[in-house]
Amino acid sequence: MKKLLTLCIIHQHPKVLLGMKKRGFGVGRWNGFGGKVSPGEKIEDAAKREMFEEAGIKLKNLDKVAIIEFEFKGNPEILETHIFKSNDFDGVPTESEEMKPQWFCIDEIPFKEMWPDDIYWIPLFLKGKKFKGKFLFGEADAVLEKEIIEVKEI
Ligand code: 6OG
Repeated sequence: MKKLLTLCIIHQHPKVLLGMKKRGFGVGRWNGFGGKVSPGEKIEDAAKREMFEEAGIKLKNLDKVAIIEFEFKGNPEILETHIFKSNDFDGVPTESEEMKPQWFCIDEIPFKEMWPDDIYWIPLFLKGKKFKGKFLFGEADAVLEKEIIEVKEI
């Protein structure tokens, strides 16, 4: 069973905007902003909606840079996550019930407090690459298998 998710990171070189997840799946970790695509909703629209709900900002541009499938051993659900990059928005990043936004310099990204897959693909993201990936997680969210391939078009 596949579940469609979005994840958006704002990259205004040399900084990225991340948010501390305050509740639910991934609580206590820094991540981009995003969530589930609603039935009938365009994936890009979901990315914009989630960004507004979680950080109070309206994206002025949006580029799909990757699709990563996350799987947890023993769970048939596949989280097909569409990853977006943006470098322009309206508004001021504002804390919500779900996320506390914060800018990070790209050489100070807090990988130890992020999902363990991030360290494998964020460097590609920062270099402007497009890619497809798959991660299998085991006990304590350890990465058991990983695959990332660069692609020309997503
Ligand atoms: P809600 O279910 O709270 O949205 N997400 C992941 N992000 C990374 N970097 N690694 C993972 O490995 C992830 N699994 C899910 C997608 C969850 C948000 O978290 C992202 C969504 O933006 C397992 O609505």
